[in-house]
Amino acid sequence: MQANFINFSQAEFIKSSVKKQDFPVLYLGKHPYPEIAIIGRSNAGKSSLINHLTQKKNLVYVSSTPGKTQLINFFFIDNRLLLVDLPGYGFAKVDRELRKSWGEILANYLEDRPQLKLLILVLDSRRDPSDEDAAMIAWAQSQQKKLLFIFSKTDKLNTSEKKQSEIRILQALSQLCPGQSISYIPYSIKDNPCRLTLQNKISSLLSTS
Ligand SMILES: Nc1nc2c(ncn2[C@@H]2O[C@H](COP(=O)(O)OP(=O)(O)O)[C@@H](O)[C@H]2O)c(=O)[nH]1
Ligand SMILES: [Mg+2]
Repeated sequence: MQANFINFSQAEFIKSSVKKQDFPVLYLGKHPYPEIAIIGRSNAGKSSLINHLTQKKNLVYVSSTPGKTQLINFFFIDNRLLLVDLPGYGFAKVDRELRKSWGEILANYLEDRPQLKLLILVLDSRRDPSDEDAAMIAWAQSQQKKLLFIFSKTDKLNTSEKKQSEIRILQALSQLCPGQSISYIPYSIKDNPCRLTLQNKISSLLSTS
């Protein structure tokens, strides 16, 4: 087994919080544990991805009512790193106040988290990246955070649709990340080999930071 292999099935819920002073900071010696965060629009498949990656049925709540998760959930993975489930954005049906509080919760976390080493942005394979996705990408670039894109729910597409969607999304992303190499994984929670691809990708992105 590789030294940098991270066993994501070793996952422990730490806490949910919305306020900066409540966010957990776990130290490994003098330094906080590195952190990876999962972000994306509501219903993109973030919670499903976390459950699939950690091989837990209910580590996080998978919603049939989009727009419900408003908390930041922190998990401790394999005594190695923290995994952070961020609230989704962009669900049209929520009212303004709620949308505003989401933005604040997200900003509380994103603005001041030097241990955040990798942002995993989940994009539904069937949609184009939204303005909010573009804003997240711009933020990650401004903060020099690494990005890994997940093109989710590929089982909902046939082979040629999958290829088309990959080309379409990559084209949009290349405009948003000009001159940069784009790390991405087409993903389906119905396809177990995806999990290993994702584990390896995360391990390798973290080991080069
Ligand atoms: N077929 C299929 N459905 C998925 C996949 N990932 C997520 N979903 C479904 O998409 C919906 C939203 O997923 P959820 O994980 O709650 O999205 P979140 O709002 O981003 O956390 C749920 O009904 C999931 O079952 C996938 O890979 N394949
Ligand atoms: Mg969710």
